[in-house]
Amino acid sequence: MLTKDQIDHYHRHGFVKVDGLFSPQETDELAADMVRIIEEWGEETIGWRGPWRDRYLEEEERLNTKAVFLHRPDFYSAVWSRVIHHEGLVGGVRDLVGDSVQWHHTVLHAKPPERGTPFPMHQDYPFYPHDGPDFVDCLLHLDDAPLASGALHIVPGSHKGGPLVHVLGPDTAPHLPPDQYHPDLIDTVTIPAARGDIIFFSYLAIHWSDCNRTDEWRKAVRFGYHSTAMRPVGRADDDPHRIDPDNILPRNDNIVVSGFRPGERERAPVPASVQVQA
Ligand SMILES: O=C(O)CCC(=O)C(=O)O
Repeated sequence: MLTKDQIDHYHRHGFVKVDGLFSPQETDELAADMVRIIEEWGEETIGWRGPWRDRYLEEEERLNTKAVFLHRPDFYSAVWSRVIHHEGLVGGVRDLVGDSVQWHHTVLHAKPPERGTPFPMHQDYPFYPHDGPDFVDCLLHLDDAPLASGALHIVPGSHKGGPLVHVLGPDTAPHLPPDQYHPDLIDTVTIPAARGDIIFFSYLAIHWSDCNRTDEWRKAVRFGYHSTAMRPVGRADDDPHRIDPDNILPRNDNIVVSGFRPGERERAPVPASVQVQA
């Protein structure tokens, strides 16, 4: 599925972009249903709240950005339900983490035209911590995403540093402290993309994206997949992906898309060398 160079690139830099992994027909079908989902179920917000906004936006823009975020498009559309098993997508993840793969989430990040929200520097790990590194986020682009549309930026190699301390709290989404981690302080690689392209990136890779300042939508959908050998760690009682201590099976909304999820007695412990501590 992926070439050796692409696999090496992911392991060395923490990400790889695969051009046209979804055909124009597949992308059209997904985009059409997503437009309908947004119209019928979506809600516009300003995006992530929090003190980081002072460091990423001019004063007049700070409370004035636009975003449509939506989890589980598969609750609304069969096309979005089937795509969880897309062979190119799952095959790509398999090449990166091994034969047994579990779907974890699908979420829309839509940046409307003219000031679609930015995202501050962060890792995705604090949103869904697990006990190993083999968790791949896959950003599928439903629209072209040139630099001005708020394309993804990544700090190459940052996945190798493990989980970092994030600013947390009820009034913000996890983000890295802007006085240490900010695009003015740290070099990042910009990854402009076209419709149908996917960026595979490690949930430990530091990334961010800027405002959409074009007059077009920038809709991207992130799928999260991980090795079935990994388990969630350190989550709150009400977290939907938390393991129920009275029943050690993870919740059954985590679909196995390749291979098998080993039972707890069979599961090989995650080797200490690749364990990730919360
Ligand atoms: O959609 C974007 O531009 C940013 C995505 C992101 O930060 C994430 O997937 O965690």
